[in-house]
Amino acid sequence: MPSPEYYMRLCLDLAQQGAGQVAPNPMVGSVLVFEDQMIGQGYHQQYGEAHAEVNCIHSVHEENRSLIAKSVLYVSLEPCSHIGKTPPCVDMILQYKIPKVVVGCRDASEKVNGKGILRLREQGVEVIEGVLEQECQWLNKRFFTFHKYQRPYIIVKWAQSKDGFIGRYGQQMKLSCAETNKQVHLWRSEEAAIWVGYRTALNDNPQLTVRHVSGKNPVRIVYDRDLSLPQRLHLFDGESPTLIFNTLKSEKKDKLQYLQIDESHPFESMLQHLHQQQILSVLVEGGRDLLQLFFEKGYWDEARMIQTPHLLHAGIAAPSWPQGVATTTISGDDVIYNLLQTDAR
Ligand code: AOF
Ligand code: ZN
Repeated sequence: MPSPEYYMRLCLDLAQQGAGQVAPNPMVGSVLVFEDQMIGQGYHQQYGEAHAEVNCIHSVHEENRSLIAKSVLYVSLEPCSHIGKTPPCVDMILQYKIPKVVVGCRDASEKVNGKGILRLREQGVEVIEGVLEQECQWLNKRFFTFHKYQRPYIIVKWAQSKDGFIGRYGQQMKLSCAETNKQVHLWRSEEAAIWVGYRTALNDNPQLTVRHVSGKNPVRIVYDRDLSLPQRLHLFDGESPTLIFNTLKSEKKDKLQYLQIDESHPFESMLQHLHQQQILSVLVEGGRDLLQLFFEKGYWDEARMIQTPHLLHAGIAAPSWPQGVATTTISGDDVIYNLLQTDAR
């Protein structure tokens, strides 16, 4: 008979199929098992629509319906107990008299956070927790960071020459190779938003859209304190939703949103706004001062540094990043370093 980990792994694989469609909800997968026979499977497919457990129970064939009340439900996230866009999954589990539920990890959102498991137990359902817990949390790292710290999951990213420069002053340069550029566009498509500094927006005039791969454009973010960025910049071209933080006005015009922030602590104020807007993750693409600020404030979860083979000899020094164990991958001529924030916060 396969182990609980086996079935949880299936849940994780199913959950993954919701990638790109369910945010700001988490990706969740579920299977229903009678003895060693899987009689149902499902995942959360689309934001605002049925949860994994519902799709799983509905997938059971007519002839197996009578087995539901004798089966074990595996689900990668704690079943919800609140009424959101859909009814509580806990109610459905009780209604179908499922006697045992195996949960990957708890739901960190305030609305649930242990209440789903408690209700099931109170109603006499056997609940096993923590099967492949770390993997289940890792799959929804953006969702968990968002709810735990009330801010988006933050990835800081930059490319630097072999001798430690990210570019030359006043000169736009591409250091990374074509293969890496494709990778960066994939990264853009995976996050809810992309953030650049004022001077990067002005000097480099980046488009900040997804082009080398197919995928969703992230929301573009910049802090334009006095609203002095010229309208000719790509940022204002209406290609994708764009958020201009500033100290003068709040206003929405088509895809362009101006948001006035509290000048006494601008950075925290911006992160709070992103939380309110349900932006689960941000890719910070520079420049140097903005990257360094994220590091200094400790507001980062992942750093991705692209090391290229160029020698620049002079220019803008790369940000100094915290000590830690990074993993490396080869990308064409470049090496990508990936460093994770250790959870000592
Ligand atoms: C589950 N199974 O598959 C998911 C859950 O507005 P709603 O009704 O869609 O509820 C969204 C919340 O439900 C979300 O913030 C998270 O706490 C939980 N997600 N729960 O039991 C699922 N996707
Ligand atoms: Zn639910």
